[in-house]
Amino acid sequence: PADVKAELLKKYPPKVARKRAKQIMINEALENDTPEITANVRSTPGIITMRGCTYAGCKGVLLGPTRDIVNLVHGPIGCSFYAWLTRRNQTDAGLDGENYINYSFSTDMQEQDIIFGGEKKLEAAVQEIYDLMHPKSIAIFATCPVGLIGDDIHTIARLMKEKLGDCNVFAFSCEGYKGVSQSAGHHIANNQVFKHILGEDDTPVEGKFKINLLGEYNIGGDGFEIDRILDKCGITNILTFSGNSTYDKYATAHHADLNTVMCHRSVNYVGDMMEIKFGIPWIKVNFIGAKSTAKSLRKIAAYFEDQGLIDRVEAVIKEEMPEVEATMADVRSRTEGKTAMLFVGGSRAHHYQELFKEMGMKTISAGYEFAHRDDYEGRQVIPDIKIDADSRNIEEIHPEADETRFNPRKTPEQMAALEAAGVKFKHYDGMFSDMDEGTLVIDDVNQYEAEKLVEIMKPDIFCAGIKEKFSVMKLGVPMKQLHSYDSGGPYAGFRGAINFYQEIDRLTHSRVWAYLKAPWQESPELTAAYVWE
Ligand code: CFM
Ligand code: HCA
Repeated sequence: PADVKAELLKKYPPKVARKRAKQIMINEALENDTPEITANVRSTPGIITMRGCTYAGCKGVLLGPTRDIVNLVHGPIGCSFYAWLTRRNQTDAGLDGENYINYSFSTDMQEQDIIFGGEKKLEAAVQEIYDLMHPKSIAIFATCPVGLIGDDIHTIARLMKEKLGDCNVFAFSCEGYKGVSQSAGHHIANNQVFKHILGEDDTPVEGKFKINLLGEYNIGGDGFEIDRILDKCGITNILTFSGNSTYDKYATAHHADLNTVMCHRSVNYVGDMMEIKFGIPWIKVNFIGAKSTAKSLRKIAAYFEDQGLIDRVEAVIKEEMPEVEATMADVRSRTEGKTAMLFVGGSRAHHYQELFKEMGMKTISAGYEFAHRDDYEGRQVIPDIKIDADSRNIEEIHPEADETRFNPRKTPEQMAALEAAGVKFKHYDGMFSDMDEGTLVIDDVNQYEAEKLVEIMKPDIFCAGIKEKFSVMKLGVPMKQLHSYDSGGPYAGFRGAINFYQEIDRLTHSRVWAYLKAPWQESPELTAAYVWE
């Protein structure tokens, strides 16, 4: 791995090499002393990063999956067009007809709006949407030029909310450049949803064991599979933030007695804020991998301290596992010992290692596009993370206990007892501790490094996004998209695990890669060489 690292850095000018050296780590399994990685810093101009922008993280990722809030993009049309239905977040449109996911709403700013201001146009767009569709809520998203010219989207939102009366209009200052990546957009989205919707509806929610599932986006139907399992266990999932969600689910989420956090990178902010405001504790869960799914269900059951639920969860695991194990054993006879590389946004590069482990495959290199140090090193390092100008740019909300709605779900003694029994609150491990010694962990990997890694280490499968897909396949290595799942999924839960094993088995054993060489690469005599007269 040291040689590979040196090879990756060799091409760079010294200053860039010094910076990248701190983002490329050779994993050392040191007890109680995790190495420090540089993360959540700006990408170097000129390098083809895999990252996206703050607007993408806010509008596309976090708010995109909510079906009955109209997402109105204030900006040039490209920001809407290129974010239109590109993230395979599924929704169950229900019978109320309130599903705006398949539409693209934009103010379509022109040059004159940039010069003279776009506020009037925004106001008119909100009115037009209201007149046409009467949605419960309209969310306004700022794109880069809006921040540059200074349109006051929050005032427009407030005025329009007052004017319309029965439509919650609120806005996000999620200009693309606002942070170093999508991650800033997550934080902005958490803040605004917390301030403008969460916990505003006190209508009681039925259910004995009520939870929210934060940080699950129903890509390829993952959320549907998780809900199937939770349902079977008798657990009521009020809000999935934000897969398959609706306005009302956010509004009633404060009735849950436990917040479970799946993608901690994107929603840990709201988990913390809800604990302070409403008294709901949060725990980390992971429904990627059959064993992780079982473990997460057991953790939820342990939290509720109810024997009936504990037994029910065990019964469900017992019922679901035989089919998973049969497929796992069959596939494993072929995939054992194969290698994988995973470079995905902020949590999948870690979560999916579980599924590969179940198939006997080894993750030899992994990294996040935009995670923070805690995602690599574990949540305990948060107090040591240096705040820089870019992170200071994002509002930090300091909520207080709600006067009427705050209700601590457990006493400090109960929390301590649960901690002692292994139900850790407000905690997640980093990627480092789950990876083998000597593996390469790379933050904000770029196009050049990805190709080099594949050339040198020849993994049996490479997982990343659409921008990486074809360059990797051209190197003759199978590629699986772990953002969109290509056209597949679900991969979460028990049935998802079965899907994933079978798909990776097919991908790593496809014979198509053998046909990838062009005829002249196999038979040099076919090369037409130019000869000077
Ligand atoms: Fe969380 Fe996500 Fe991810 Fe993410 Fe994303 Fe995504 Fe992702 Mo693409 S919220 S951090 S900003 S798990 S869109 S559903 S796949 S990069 S690893
Ligand atoms: C985003 C969305 C994305 C992109 C995926 C990809 C997604 O970051 O804006 O590059 O293939 O999951 O859709 O992460």
